[in-house]
Amino acid sequence: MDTRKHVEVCFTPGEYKYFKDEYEIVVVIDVLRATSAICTAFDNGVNSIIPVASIEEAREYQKKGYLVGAERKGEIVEGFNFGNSPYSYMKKELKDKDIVLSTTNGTKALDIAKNAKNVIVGSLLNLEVLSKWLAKQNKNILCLCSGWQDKFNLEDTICAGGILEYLINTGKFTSDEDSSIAAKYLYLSAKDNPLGYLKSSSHRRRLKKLNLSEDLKYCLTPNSSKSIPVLKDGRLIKLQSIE
Ligand code: 3SL
Repeated sequence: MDTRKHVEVCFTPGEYKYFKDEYEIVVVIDVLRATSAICTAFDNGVNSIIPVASIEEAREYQKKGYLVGAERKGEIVEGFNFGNSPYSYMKKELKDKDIVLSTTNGTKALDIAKNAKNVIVGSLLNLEVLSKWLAKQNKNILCLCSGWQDKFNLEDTICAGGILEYLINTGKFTSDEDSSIAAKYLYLSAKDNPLGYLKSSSHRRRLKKLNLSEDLKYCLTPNSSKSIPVLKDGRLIKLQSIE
């Protein structure tokens, strides 16, 4: 009997409904930039992050006195404390704080996945620690790419492919879907130089136009983070820190 667990890749939140019931762990990925910002926040001592899908919910939290990050189409939404740049989450003022975050696609994907048994945050920044941790879980795993407004994107797919490639190589996992095979091959093509590989990708161009080249470089440089954020009762907290 084949005792291997499944790992698959879902390209967009819109396709999640075709996958959702079979997986005990859903890894939500938004490399540019929501899940990279979330990993960075935990690396820098943020206590918890409440992800919210809408600006209205974000405003409600702001009224209650929370520090709130809000981004739409790459820009900080007027009236909020910060947006989605990982550099905003390195600030000392955020240490030990419970903060709120709403972004175009990343927090939407977290919202869609919130009823899964376990929801984990993945990015290129925590690719290595996360893949190692997932390999020990003996559970079926779905990598959910946030995409861009429900369309496929390269950066999330590459990250999902990296997780899948690691897990398959342990011999303890298998995959069936063509999306997973495609993600793996894209990862193998991109892994030596993700920033260069994504040069003409749509979101890299979008962020470059907004003068966010430093964010791009940071988010597309793998394995600087040791944090594995996990969703518990509507809040992201840090699962562990691996030195
Ligand atoms: O879509 C999102 O959630 C954001 O990460 C997009 S952006 O990188 O802030 O433009």
